[in-house]
Amino acid sequence: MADVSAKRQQDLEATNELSQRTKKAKSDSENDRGENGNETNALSGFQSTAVLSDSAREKTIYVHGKLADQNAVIILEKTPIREDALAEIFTASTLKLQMRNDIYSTYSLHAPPHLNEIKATVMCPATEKHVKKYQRKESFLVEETAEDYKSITLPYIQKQSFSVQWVYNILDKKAESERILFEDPHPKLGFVLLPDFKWDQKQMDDLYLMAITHQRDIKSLRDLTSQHLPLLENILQKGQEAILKHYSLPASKMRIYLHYQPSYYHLHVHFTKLDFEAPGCRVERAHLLADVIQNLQSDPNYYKTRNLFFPLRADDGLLSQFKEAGRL
Ligand code: M7G
Repeated sequence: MADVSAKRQQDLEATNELSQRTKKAKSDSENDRGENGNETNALSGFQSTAVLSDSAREKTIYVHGKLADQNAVIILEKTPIREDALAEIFTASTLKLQMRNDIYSTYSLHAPPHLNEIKATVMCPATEKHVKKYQRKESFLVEETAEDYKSITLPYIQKQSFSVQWVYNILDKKAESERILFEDPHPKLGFVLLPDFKWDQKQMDDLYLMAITHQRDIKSLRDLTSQHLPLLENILQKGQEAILKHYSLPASKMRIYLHYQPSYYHLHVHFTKLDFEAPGCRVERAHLLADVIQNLQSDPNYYKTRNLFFPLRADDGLLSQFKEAGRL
């Protein structure tokens, strides 16, 4: 598993930064407590204004609100139950009977607090686009021709897409550097492989890593041509090797893909565990890297010329542009 002390250090930096943002009067030393020195109450001032979406099945809730007068989106997610915690759950929890019938009984089980974790992802200051991204909305499938890309999508993403500053911070080692699992520093073929922030690295079941290219001028799948084959092959091969080495997970257990449309227009590749149904891994958005490579081998301009399909949410500005152009 990943380096625990490095993860603690990263947690520490993140929580400290959040503490500063919330402009708490108390000093960090007063605020922080706990064995690892990385506990904080930085969310105590959060004022929630709306639940953007929630899922009982996925045990998640997306909340919009204010954190020290700034717009914030917070994702709360109950973490998976780990096999290595089972013994302690059974021995150290208290049980309250809810119902019993014949051989069936249900309980509310109160596990020790450290086994009762909720993962919190904080976006602050959050933009209107972040709020929309997490709001539950109906989706529509769009068919984008090469011409649509030039006349509708490209002008839209040049004006409207999310900042990729967080990506540059990773590439420049200004953030998350201790989380990097592997790096090939080559300016054209190189990339950084690190855990996606959706993965807390506490269990393998939802393994999620991301490879981010050092090249900064490839926005998405649409920009790829056969000249990028060495880069893509390098990511596939070295990414698989690094994951095998660190997590003993072979290529046959991984789903390696690109999103079209992505949220962030700087080329990156998703590596998830095959059994894990990661958000965005469905056929209308995920393109297997191995297929992308083969398509470019057969036709150097495959992604420049093909119609590409993708889902857009009802409130997505890009959908309005397609509607205005009479393409939906
Ligand atoms: P995407 O295909 O552009 O969009 O993937 P999506 O978010 O709609 O899937 C970007 C990926 O980067 C996602 O899997 C995010 O969870 C991940 N991600 C986003 N941010 C802001 C960060 C970050 O700051 N650090 C890390 N490690 N991952 C991030």
